[in-house]
Amino acid sequence: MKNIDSITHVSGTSVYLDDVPVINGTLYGAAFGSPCAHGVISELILDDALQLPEVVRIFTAADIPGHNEIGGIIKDEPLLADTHVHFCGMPIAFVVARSREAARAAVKKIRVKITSLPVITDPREAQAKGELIVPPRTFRLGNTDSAWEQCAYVITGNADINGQEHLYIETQGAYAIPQENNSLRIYSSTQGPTAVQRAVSGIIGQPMHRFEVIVTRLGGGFGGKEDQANTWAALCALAAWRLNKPVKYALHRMEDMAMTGKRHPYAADFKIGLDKDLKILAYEASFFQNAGASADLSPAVLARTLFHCTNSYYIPHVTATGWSCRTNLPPNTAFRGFGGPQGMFVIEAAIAKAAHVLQVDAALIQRRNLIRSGQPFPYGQIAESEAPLCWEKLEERFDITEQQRKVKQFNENNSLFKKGIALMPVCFGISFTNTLMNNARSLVHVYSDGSVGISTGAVEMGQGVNTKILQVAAQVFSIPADKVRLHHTSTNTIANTSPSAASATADLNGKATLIACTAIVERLKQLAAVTFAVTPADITLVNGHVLVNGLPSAWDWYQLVTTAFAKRICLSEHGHYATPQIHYDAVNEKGHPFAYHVYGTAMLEATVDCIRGTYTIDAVKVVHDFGNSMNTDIDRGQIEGGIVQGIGWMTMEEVLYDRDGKLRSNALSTYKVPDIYAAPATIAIEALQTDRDNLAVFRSKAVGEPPLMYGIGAWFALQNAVRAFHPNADIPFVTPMTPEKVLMALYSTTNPETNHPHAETV
Ligand code: LUZ
Ligand code: MOS
Repeated sequence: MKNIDSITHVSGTSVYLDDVPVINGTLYGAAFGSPCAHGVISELILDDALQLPEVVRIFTAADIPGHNEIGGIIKDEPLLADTHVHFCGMPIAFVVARSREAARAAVKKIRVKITSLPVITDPREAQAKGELIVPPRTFRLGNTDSAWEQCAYVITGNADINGQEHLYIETQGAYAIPQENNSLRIYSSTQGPTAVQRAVSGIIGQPMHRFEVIVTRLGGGFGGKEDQANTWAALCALAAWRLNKPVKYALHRMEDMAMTGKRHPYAADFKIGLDKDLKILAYEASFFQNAGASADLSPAVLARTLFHCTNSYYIPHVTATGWSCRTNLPPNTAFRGFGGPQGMFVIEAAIAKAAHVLQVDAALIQRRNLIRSGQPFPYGQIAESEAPLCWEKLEERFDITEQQRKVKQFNENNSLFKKGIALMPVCFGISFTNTLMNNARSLVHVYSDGSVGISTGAVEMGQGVNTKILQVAAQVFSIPADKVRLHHTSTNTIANTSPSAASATADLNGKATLIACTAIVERLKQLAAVTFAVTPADITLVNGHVLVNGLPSAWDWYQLVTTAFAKRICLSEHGHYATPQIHYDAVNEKGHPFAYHVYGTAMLEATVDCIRGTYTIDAVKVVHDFGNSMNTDIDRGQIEGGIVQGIGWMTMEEVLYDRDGKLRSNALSTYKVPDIYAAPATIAIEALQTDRDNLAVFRSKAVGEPPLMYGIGAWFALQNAVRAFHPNADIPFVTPMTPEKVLMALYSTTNPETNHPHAETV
C-alpha cells in the first residue's frame, strides 16, 4: 500500500504548523537569545525594541505566572533566563508584535549586559571539574579486571564523536489560540504533544486539562522535537494567555540552528582485549557525553549509549561507564539512535584499531564475535540473535569476499584513487529504556455509514506511521483502505502519550489500534451470531462481507454497522496497549528492557581521491531484519533515509562551536548535509524476514532508528581507503571524516600514538 500522504505531499496540500489557517488578530513572536554562553545578566534593555510601532509587548521571566521551568527528566531548565545565561541562544525575552518582520526587527534592538563567566564546551573538561548532570552509570558483565590476563592482545585508544544538526525540513514552531474559560488550543510541531501540554501547564500554572495540544503532522523530527518543541509552545502559550490573543512563532532556520540542541557529541576511551583466535574477551569504555547546559533527555540518551556499547557482539567481560557532562552549549537532545550510534562507533573503533594493530581484516574480528541466541547483553537480557544470520545472508547475497577481492585489485591498479570497504553490523533494542513510557492508546470510531475514524497518540512526521495504523484497521475490519481515515493528533482525544520516538510508535499505537478494532469486531460478531443463530466464532469478516461458517450471508459491512447502530451497540472503542514482559532494575543495571532487538548488517564501499581528499560513498548493501514488514515501501524508505543521514553524520556534517560557545556552523552554507549527489549510487536492501510471535503488530519490527547506524560503516570504509594509499596514515577516531581530514590523513606522518601497535602482548 502506498503511503497515504503521498498525494497531499506532492500536491503541496499537507498541513504543517505554518499551514494552519491563521485567525484574524494573530500576533507573532520571536525569541531574543543570549549572545553569551555563560554569565550573569546585569541589565536587559528593551526600550529601543518597545519603540517599534508594531511591537505589542516583550515578555521576560518575570511575566511567567507558573514555574519558570521546562525540564523533563530533571528540573534544571528555565524557559526564559532570569539571572544567569548558560548557553548562546538561551531565550531571555520573547517579543510579540503585529507581524513576523516586526518581531524579528525588535529582537535585533534588544540589548543585554552580561558579566561573563568561564565557558566550558568540552565534556572531558566538564567531567574533570565535576560538572555532571547526573551521577555516572556503569554497566558490567563478568569481570574485566581479571580478564585482561587471559587476553593475548590488549589495545587501547580514544574517540571523539561530533554532534549532528537535526535539520528537519520544517523548523520548530507553535501557534497558541485562546479559547473560552481560560483555556488554550496550541498547535505545535512536536513529537510529544503530552510533553508540550505538561510544559505549558507548568509555565502557566494551570492544570493540564486547560491546554489542548494539536499536531497536524511534522516535516521531520528525528528526535529534535521529542523534548525541544516545548520551548516555543510555552512561549506562545505564555503570550497568548497574558494577552488573550492568538500568538504564533515559526522559527527561522538560523534561529532554529542556533537555539536548539543537537545529537550529543561524545569523547570516549576504550580498552579491548582479544585472545589468539580473535575472540574479544574484555572491553572497557568510558563515555563523556557533552550534554550541554541542562539535562533535557541526556540521562536517557546516555543510558542507550551504555545499552548499545557492545553493538552486535557478545563480549563476556564488559565494564562501561558513562558521564553526562554539563557544558555551555545548547542542551543536546534526542536524535535518531538516541546515544546508541555513539556507543557503537566506539566499539567499532576499538575493533578497527585491533585489526590494524594485528594486521587482520576488521571483518574477521566482527564476524567471529557476533552475538548468538542465548548469550547475554551486558544489561542481562538474553539475545534472540539474528546477527550471524544477517551476516551470512549478506555474504551469500552480495558476496563480501568477491567484493573485497575487487577492491584489492582496484587498489593494486590505481595510485590516485583508492577504494575501501567496511562491514557494519547493527543491533538496536526496541522499547523506551524507561519502561513506563512503553504504552499507547487508540480511539477508534466506526461511523454509522461504515466509515472509520482513528485517533492515536502517534505523530506523523513522514515516517508513515499513519499508513501503518490505517492498514491495521483496514485489515481487522476487512474493509477497503479508503473507508479508514486517520485524524490529527490531539491531547483532547488521546491523553498521556509518550512521544513518537524510540522507533516504537507504529508498534505501540498499532497494537492499541489492533486492540480497539478487535473489541469492536467482537461486538459486531456477537450481533451477527444472534441474528444468524450461530456462535460468534462462526462469523468472519472478509473483504467487506459477513461470512457465516465461511459462506456469504445477506449482510455486508454496511448492513452490519447500520444494524449495530440501530440496536444501540457501541461502535467506538478506546484501546490501550502496554508492552508486556519488559522490566529493568536501574540499581543493578540488569533486566529485560527491550521487547526485542532489530538486527542487520551492511557492507559499505568508498572511493577516495588521493590528490584532493574528496570521496564518494559508492554503495551500501544491506541485509536488514524487517520482521514481517507491514509495508515494504515505507520500510525501505526509512532504511534509505537512515543510511544517508548516518553517512552525513559520519562524513560531512560538522557541528562547530567556537571556544566562546558560539555556533559557527549556523546555516546551510557552513553546515553541509548530504544531497542527492552525496547519496550512494547503490543502496541495495535485502530482507531478512523473521517471524516471531513476540514482535510488534502483525509480527512486524520497528524500522525507524536502526538503519541510521549502517552509516557508521562509511567512516571505516574511508579509513580503509586512506590506508590503501598510506598504510600507516595517522587517522584519529574523530568524526566526521570530512575531505579535509581525509586529505590530512593521506599525507600524514605516522603517529605512534594513533597507529603503532601499543598492544601489550601478555
Ligand atoms: N526516547 C526516550 C527515545 O525517551 N527513550 C528512549 O529510550 C528512546 N530511544 C530512542 C529514541 N528516543
Ligand atoms: Mo527519537 S531519537 O526516537 O525522538
